[in-house]
This record gives sequence, C-alpha cells and structure tokens, in this order.
Amino acid sequence: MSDTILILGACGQIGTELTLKLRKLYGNTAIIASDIREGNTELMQSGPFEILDATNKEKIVEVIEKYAISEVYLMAAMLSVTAEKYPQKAWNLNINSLLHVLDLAKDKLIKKVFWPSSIAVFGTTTPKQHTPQITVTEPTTVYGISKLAGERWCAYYKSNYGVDVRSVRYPGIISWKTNPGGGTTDYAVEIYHKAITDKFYNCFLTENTRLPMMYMDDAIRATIAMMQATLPIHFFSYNIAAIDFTPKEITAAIQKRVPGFKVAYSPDFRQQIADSWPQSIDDTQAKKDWNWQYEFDLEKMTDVMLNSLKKKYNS
Ligand code: AKB
Repeated sequence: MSDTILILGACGQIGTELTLKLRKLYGNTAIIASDIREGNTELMQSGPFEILDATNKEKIVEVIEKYAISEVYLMAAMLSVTAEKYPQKAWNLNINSLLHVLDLAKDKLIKKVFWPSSIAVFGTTTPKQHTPQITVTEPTTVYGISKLAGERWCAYYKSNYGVDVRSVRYPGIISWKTNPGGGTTDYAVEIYHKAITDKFYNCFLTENTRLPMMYMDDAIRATIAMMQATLPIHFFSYNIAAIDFTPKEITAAIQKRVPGFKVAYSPDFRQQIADSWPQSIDDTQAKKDWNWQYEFDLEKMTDVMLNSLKKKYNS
C-alpha cells in the first residue's frame, strides 16, 4: 500500500490501538498519528506524530500536505458522559471536525475517510433488543445527537459530492492498553482494573443494565475491514455487534478468575444514559455486506483482560 494515513485523535482508547495495528499492517512511516496531546510510549516511538486539534482545519490541511495523506481516520470525539457536561464543546468537536474532513475529501485533498458512529444514535423509542440497522433514531444525549447528525452529514457528502466515507456504530469498547474516558460503557473497563488492584468495584450502573459491548481487537478488525471493503457502502453507519452483558454477568465472569472480588452498585446520572440505549444490536447487514463476525465472547475477553492487566500492573 502506498497510501499515507492520518489518524486524528490517535492517543485515545481506540485511536491508540488502531494506530499500532495500521503501523503493523502498512509500515510505521505510512501512519501519521495526531492528537492534542502526546500518547503512550509505544505509540510515540513507533512512528510519526503531530500535535493537532481536530477542529483546526488549517492545521489539518498543513499536515495532509506535509505527509501527502490520502486517508483520514477521524477518531477524536467527546463521549456521552463528558458531552452532557459540555454540550457546546461536544458539538464543536464532534461535528466541526467531521465537516472539515468531509470538506477536504470533497475538495479532493484526501481520498477516503473513516468516521465512527455509536449505539448512542438510538434512544428510548428504539426497539431495545436486536436493534435493527434501520429503525427509530431519537437520541436523548448530546453525544447521540452529534453522532446522528454526523451520520446524516456523511450520507449527504457521499450522495451529493461522491465522498468515500465509511462508518460503523461502535458499542461499548473494552480494552486494557489505553483507558477510555467520559463514556457510559467505561464501567466495563474500570471493573477489570479494580478487580486486580482492589478486589472491589463500586459500579455506577444497576446490576441488570444490559448494554452491547465489544473487545478492542474486534473493533479494530471491523474498522479496518470497513475501510478495505470493495463493495458499495450502503449504510451510514453499519450496526456491528459482538457481546452484550449486565454488570452482574461481567462480575460473575471475573469472580470465576478472581475469587473474593466484590461489587457494590451506586447508580448515578449515567444510568439514565444507559437506559436510553439498546441492550443488543442486530448486525445482519454488516455480516451480509462485508462478512463482519466478532471473535471475542465474554469468557475469552475476560481471560485476555485479566491476564494483560495483571502483567501491566506487575511490570
Ligand atoms: C460511550 O459510552 O459514550 C461510548 C459509546 C457507546 O459510544 N463508549
């Protein structure tokens, strides 16, 4: 591959692992990482890095010209919990960064764009189980509103200007390398850390709150598969599913491996966000169009999470 790729928001939870994976696939110098602050040592030392604010169009253009970028993965975003605290900032980051990148693709400065959407586009009026690809989308959160608007902008730029933009709706993403920040599904990462460090976790959701989730490796595979797909892209954005579980079920999976681990429940304002989202997702369309299939179930993910975090804390 001779294309050079720019990752905006490369130091976040997904951006970090996406950058490392793309560097493995296409070579370190072909993947330019960027963010408003530096990332972890592995990311910083494995290839080029630029300090870059995703809302600054002029600076994005400078970096695109400097490295002759042809593809952009726009991973910078404010997630559900933080966006409720800073609605204007969230809208500015989540939407203006997207409009900048779509404009650059429209003006032929870049050829292809990846932009992640989320299960947050769904709301309380959406069917909760096996939520279909096309259904009611009436999000009640600032984050969900920005993701739904983003999906519509992507569809608009594709149909009116022929922009090649691709997207999937991420569920909660679970990983051990980089912590998530500001999300409602973050409890499912924190719980693994606390199982190892404290053998106790105080969960901010009720024990029976079921949400769609996915292990990081599956999310990265879905992202890259979507960008590599040669079939026409029909949907903005594709539902992708893996596992769904409740705090009680993930606790039981951890307790099998960490005897004596205890969880208390103190639901807070984040419960309302979780209650507005689906419990499970129907990804038939992604399976049909680009052969999407997840690999990590709750047991396999719990093994990897606990083993990797134990090593991390011991070193
Ligand atoms: C969040 O919890 O805000 C995100 C998401 C589901 O998009 N992880």
